[in-house]
Amino acid sequence: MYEDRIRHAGLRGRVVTAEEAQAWIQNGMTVGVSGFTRAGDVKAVPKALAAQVKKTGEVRKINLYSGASLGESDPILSESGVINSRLPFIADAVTRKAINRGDIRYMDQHLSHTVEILRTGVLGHMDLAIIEATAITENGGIIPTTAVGNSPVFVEKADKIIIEVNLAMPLNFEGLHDIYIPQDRPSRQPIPIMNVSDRIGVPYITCDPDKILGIVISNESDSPSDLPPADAETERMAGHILELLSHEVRRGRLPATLGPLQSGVGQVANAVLSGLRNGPFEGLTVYTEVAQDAVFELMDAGKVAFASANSLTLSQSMQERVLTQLDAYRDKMVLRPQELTNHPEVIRRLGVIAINTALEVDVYGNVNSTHVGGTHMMNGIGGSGDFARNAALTIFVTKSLAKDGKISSIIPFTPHVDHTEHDVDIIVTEQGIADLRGLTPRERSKEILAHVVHPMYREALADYVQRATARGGQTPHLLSEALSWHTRFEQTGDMRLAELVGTVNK
Ligand code: 0RQ
Repeated sequence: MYEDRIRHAGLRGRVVTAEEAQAWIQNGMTVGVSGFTRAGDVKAVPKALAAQVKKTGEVRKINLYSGASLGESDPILSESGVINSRLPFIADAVTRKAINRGDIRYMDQHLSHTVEILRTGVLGHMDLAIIEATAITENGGIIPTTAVGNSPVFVEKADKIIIEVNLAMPLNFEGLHDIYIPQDRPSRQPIPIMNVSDRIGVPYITCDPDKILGIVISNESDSPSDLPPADAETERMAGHILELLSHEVRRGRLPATLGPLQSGVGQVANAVLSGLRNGPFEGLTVYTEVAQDAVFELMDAGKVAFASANSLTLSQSMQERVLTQLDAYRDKMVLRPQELTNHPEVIRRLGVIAINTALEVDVYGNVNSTHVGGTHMMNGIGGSGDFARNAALTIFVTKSLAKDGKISSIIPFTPHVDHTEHDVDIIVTEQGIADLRGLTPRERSKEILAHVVHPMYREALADYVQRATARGGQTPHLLSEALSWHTRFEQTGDMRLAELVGTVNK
């Protein structure tokens, strides 16, 4: 049985059902799972755990660590009340609500940091790792599926391991992954990725077979991403970015092949990357954490020569296309642990161009990517900070308006800061581009006002800046009204009141 999937003969006797495996997850345990933005997540065991808890009403609370968000498992486990603590990234409405109610302890982490923090011992001990695999090699090595995430270090650190071998994942995933774990500090060596396509490790996760408690056979695709298609505004934003990149090449500040591209999650980032199909650039490379549909569209269009990623987070139709034609991408792609896709050393060495999405940006260039209204968690910072601080060119994109114009995404003062003004080079909205490089805060506010604010809010923001500047300072603010747009929205459901212009707290 499953000889091609479980090649270590001694492990074939350890096949169990998901219902049997869930019983190994005990109250109070810390459990590390595979999975990154819906890709490569364990599917059968979390569902069996939630079903069991629902059936018996027993209390089983676990600390759930992953690479990033999971597909169906996140909402199902959150709903069943199984999660005590969660890190480092989520993206579903059920978990988001539980976090904002205070029912789930959520640690929002830079995605390159999780395993480093785990290594220090601060997060305590990892009891169990549950990892999705395409197959298990003769020596017990785990061949991952559509994501690598934090699985290599979870497998190393956990006392015991459950493997879900997913028959829905084609066997020719073997060879696409490159698994490398940096040495422990202080004797860590440089990470030898000199080019996007460099392979520095082995194609499987090394695993001590004695730690494998059981193997569950599953047969289920990843939950597909459901990105809305590009709209007129995201297309305009893509156009602005093409213009910017062309300008940088003309000025000799970027090579004709640009730098390796990174783009974040969400519809805006995907649409913007997809827009490069219409650009003049050829021989592009990608050094990113999440490869969304756009990466494959660009490879198919012959624009991207090589992509290094950590996960394949794809729509249903793109999943079908890619998984049935994996061999066509074999020499154009590598999947790495997120510790490496997001590693500051490598990002800085390669000169990555990072494109991530902001919820809102203030008039001096500070970015909030995570907290709606400054207080309520949206998805988490993800890898955006890993890239923003270390990229050669850091671009944040956002539509200038949200919620039908009731919210301006460009505001006087950001009530929560994920990326400080020091990390942000360029802001792009459908209105245009603000190039903040080499500018002082006062100059930045002028650039932002002139190019990226929606006209509906421009006058009010200019008025704020002008009155703040009259009071002086390197980064002028009127502290008593800096957050007044947000409090106004909280009270009335709209930032856009007539008296906002020029009269607030005068
Ligand atoms: O609300 O869901 O109710 O419609 O936020 O906004 O415009 O659809 O944008 O899908 O690209 O997501 C920042 C969340 C953007 C994402 C974020 C509301 C808006 C809508 C979504 P609805 P859009 P996107 C790589 C890097 C952080 C992690 C990251 C994200 C919803 O890109 O999670 O970048 N980024 N990681 O209406 C209140 C505002 C708003 C607002 C938009 N100013 N105030 N609500 N919205 N602007 C990936 C990983 O690291 C894993």
